Amino acid sequence: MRNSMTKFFYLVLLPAVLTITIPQSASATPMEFLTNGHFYEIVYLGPTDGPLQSWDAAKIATEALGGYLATVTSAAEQSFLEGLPHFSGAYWAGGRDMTEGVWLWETGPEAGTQFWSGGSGGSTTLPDNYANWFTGEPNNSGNEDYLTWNISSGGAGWNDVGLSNSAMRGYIVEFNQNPIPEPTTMLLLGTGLVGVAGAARRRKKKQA
Ligand SMILES: [Ca+2]
Ligand SMILES: [Ca+2]
Ligand SMILES: [Ca+2]
Repeated sequence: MRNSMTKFFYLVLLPAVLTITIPQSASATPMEFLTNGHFYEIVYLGPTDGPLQSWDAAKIATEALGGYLATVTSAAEQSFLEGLPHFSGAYWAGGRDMTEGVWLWETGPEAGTQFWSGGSGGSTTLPDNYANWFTGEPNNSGNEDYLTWNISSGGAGWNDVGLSNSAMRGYIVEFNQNPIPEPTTMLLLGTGLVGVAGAARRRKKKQA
């Protein structure tokens, strides 16, 4: 029984997980914001992003990478993001207002924390008191409940849009720690099999 479960892990589960995670995380190198030690990447999916147009799909994609849709809680974090390599356009970030005018971060350590109250004439809220809406946003035009982080030659700012939007170019992923050295280690930690992987590596080293 134990043996067949181990076989299942190595022959079926692990290759499947690796197939899903590695090609996505290999797209660029996440960069560190020294102030909080978090890592970030602006993931560009192309001029039309096909299957990742929705905020929900982008949220799932970031979680599959071991991160989350970015939460931008200070001018310094916003400014750092503006300095990352990027193509012009709109990218999903981790906020939404499921109750109209009550904007919450839905991801990362800030999940459940409000950052804005009201519409375009509203105000920031504690604990961070930070938002960076474009002038006139969030306008909830036609019922817009999802946060986009936009950057172009005209400047950077936030806008509320619908769940799916053909103008989206990708998403911003934030990590609480560097995801790069061994992305598989994080997955193995979740399954309690990191010890097995470590032992395998040690065996390999001895042979070398
Ligand atoms: Ca953040
Ligand atoms: Ca709204
Ligand atoms: Ca809007």
